[in-house]
Amino acid sequence: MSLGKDEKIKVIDSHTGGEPTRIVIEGGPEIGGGPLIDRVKKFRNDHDDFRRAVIHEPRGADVLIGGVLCEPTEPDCVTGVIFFNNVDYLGMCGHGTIGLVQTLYYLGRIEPGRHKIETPVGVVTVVLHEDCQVTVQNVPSFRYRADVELSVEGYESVCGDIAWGGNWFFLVKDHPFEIKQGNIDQLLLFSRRVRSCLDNQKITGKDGGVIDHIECFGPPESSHADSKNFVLCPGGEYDRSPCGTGTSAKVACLYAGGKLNPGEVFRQESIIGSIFEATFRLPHLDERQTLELQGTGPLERVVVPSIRGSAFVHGETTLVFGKNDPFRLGISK
Ligand code: PYC
Repeated sequence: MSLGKDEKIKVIDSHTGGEPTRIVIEGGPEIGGGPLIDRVKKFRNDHDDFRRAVIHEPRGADVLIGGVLCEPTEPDCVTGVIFFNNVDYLGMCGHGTIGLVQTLYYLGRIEPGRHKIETPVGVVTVVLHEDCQVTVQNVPSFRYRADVELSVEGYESVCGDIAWGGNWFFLVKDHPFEIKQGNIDQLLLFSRRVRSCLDNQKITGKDGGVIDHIECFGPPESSHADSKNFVLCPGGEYDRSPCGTGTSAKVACLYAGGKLNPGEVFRQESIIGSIFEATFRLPHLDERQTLELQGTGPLERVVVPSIRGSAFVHGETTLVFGKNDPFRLGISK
């Protein structure tokens, strides 16, 4: 952002199962063309103050996920998107994509039906249903390691799986907490310690990928769900939705453990009671060949998850960054 003058950008705010998304529809940063993964680097190197100004207080909040629309490199995509949070950029964001689809519909840019959206980690196919629910067919997901033991300070040893669902997750198998809103403080403390422990012990995803999401599970409260989760996000906040990429990682683990078959429905309830419905299919032959070339693995455990949920637009705002405002670039920590 330039420091010398007042600046304005237009955003649409929505929430998906309670988790907020802010899509920048006018006034995004100049991040050029080329592969989205390269544009993320340019965004991070040259325009990180934009991310902080949009997400941090006083205009935003730690829980908020932002998205900047950009020209896709794939001609059949309706848009490209780069998601970001209070600390960095996200490969993919499930609840954010559902919010984005609802935003594009609200703006009259898409109609119900099937569309493609390009993200830094691949193209996702979305369906806007007539009832306004959205299905996101996510990027291929897989369990990378099973039953990883951690010694977490203050707790018994903790065991979990490492999985990719568009972001890296540690899915805790055993923890001492009931998954309910009254336990959020304890769940935050516990999952932050798990996160630090992974960092300290240099436990990563494939190719050194940082595991920056921690997921804990328990029995559902709703009779319409199969499981209830709590998800710690990279910047220390928790996901109010069941987490699209986290639910993708979960179905990949269920499949790898022989507990869910292709086409079967798995319903994930969030800590606040919102629900995503997930299914998966196995990759088609041409997709397997591409995954093989990309070195995505292990191929026998790769699934293509679909996540269905609802989002609601709740704000259409012009954000003003006044040149004399000492907090125009957000309150930094
Ligand atoms: O829905 O994938 C998701 C997500 C990631 C972080 C917050 N939500």
